[in-house]
Amino acid sequence: MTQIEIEPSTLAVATLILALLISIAIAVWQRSSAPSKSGSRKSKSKSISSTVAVIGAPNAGKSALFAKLTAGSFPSLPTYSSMATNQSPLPLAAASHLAPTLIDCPGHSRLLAETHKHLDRNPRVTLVAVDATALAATKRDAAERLALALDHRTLPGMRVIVVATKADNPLAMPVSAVKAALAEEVHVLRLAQEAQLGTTDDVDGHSDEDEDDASHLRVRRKGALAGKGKGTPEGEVESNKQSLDDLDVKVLGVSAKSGKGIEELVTVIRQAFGVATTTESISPFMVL
Ligand SMILES: Nc1nc2c(ncn2[C@@H]2O[C@H](COP(=O)(O)OP(=O)(O)O)[C@@H](O)[C@H]2O)c(=O)[nH]1
Ligand SMILES: [Mg+2]
Repeated sequence: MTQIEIEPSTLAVATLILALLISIAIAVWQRSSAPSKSGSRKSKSKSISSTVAVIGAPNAGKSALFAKLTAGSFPSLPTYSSMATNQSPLPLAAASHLAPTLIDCPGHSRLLAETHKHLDRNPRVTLVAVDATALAATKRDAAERLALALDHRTLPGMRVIVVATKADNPLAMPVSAVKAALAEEVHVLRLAQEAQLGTTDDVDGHSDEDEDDASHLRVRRKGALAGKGKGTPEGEVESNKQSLDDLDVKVLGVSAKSGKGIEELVTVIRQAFGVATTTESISPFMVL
């Protein structure tokens, strides 16, 4: 009778090889299911930064607002669509002990990665500039920027404010109309995004780095539009339209040209930073 005998050393080698194969398989699996290679959104900070980001479509009036808030003046020369990010301290108190950085993000859709970079750092306040004189033609763009800001409002204390610009212009829509138009457009946008999520849901962790820049505007977090404490249960399709009040988004009519609404805007920014709104705390730039 033949008996197969396995040497103890052969058994040990076989066990080792098996263990090695299992660890390789686990490593490969972990790598393929990792959420990202190097995306900035994945390495985002967990704390709020002392910044005020100004975002919006090209021509929305971001740079004029930036100039008005930081230098107290409206640009005398016609502005051009900037490819660069402007940054300057925004003094919120007379003693300048609090001066967050105001960041004017370029509006061009090809430069959205820059906007993402600043939003990923959790600005205390995000100002979404919307051209109130051209909202009918630009509302989709405006709603996309607003949705983007809301998706990045991930920590308590972060504020999103819509600045309806060019309020001096007789063609400017009243704030109530801007609120209604944006709520409607954001709702339409969310439904489209949810429909898209249903077919190309990428919550399985596939990286989005290979997609084009414009795809940054697409929203992937279900329920992210919900206002304070109003999160949508995961998986539930959000079908009810929410007003901007529901979403805890303030809308202010502002003119960088005439100064209309600037003081109120600064007051709201101050409140977001917890600064008392006494007359002494008003910055020299803010005296209109
Ligand atoms: N009437 C008026 N025009 C404005 C105001 N703010 C900006 N503009 C004009 O709108 C255009 C775009 O402004 P700009 O700040 O460069 O927009 P950006 O592309 O968002 O930075 C320029 O021609 C500005 O002069 C405003 O408050 N009132
Ligand atoms: Mg600009």
